Amino acid sequence: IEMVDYGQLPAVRIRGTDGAQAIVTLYGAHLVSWQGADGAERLFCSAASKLDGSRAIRGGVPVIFPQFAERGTGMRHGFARVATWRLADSGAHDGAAFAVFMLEDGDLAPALAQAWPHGFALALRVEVNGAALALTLEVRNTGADAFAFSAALHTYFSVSHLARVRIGGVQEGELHIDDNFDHIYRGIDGAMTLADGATTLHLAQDGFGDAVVWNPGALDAAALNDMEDAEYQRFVCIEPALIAPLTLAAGAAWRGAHTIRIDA
Ligand code: TA6
Repeated sequence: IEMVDYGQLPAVRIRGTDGAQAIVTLYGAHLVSWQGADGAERLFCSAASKLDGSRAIRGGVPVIFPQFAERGTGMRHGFARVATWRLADSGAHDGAAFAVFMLEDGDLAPALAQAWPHGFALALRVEVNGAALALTLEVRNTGADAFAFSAALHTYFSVSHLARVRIGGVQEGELHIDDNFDHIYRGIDGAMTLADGATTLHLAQDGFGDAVVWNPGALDAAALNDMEDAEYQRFVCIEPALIAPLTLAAGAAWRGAHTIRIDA
């Protein structure tokens, strides 16, 4: 691994021996780029995104914690995506390369820590391995009292064009998005797929019981000041999520994983 700059943000580049690589900014432990060994970028990041730590990055994989959207008290989609994490570990094994990022209550700016006064430790592990990416989020309650949380890995996949995309593994069989779409699928079991032309991404989640599929469509995209108007056609968000807040007892831990494999 090596330290690089992503916009104005310090970031970690994780590189496997076969050339597969990922870039994660310390701001948000935000995965902003992932390429398998074939060198093709698989994640979308808006050309209009702020990359200076003034607001969450628009694209990649925002870590959503401890609340999803407006459900809960505090800030929309939580504070993990706007907090500065630490690189805690990195290494390589059998051709794979990984890094682990951590965020604890003591790392938070005072205003954030006061808004959510609980002892916690988050660990995000990012591993590249040939055609696969594995993300694991661990939430640990390090405080004396139970807390409840929601979480998601709000993944923005880069696509050739929204019109060409087919999403499989959801309740209705195969999903095709024309315009604005925002849906929570509860109790996702088994794998989802994202087909785009000749390429299919296989998405497997574990621990996260739900999945969210989102695209803003033309109107909502135009209203976002950190996204260019036509960019909604270049991505789809498929997000492993834990929507209904889960209560974690003092000392307990929860893990959620998302594994993505490119089948081209
Ligand atoms: O996960 C879908 C969603 O909650 C949508 O409702 C949409 O607004 C999106 O996330 C982006 O939220 P953001 O706060 O990043 O603008």
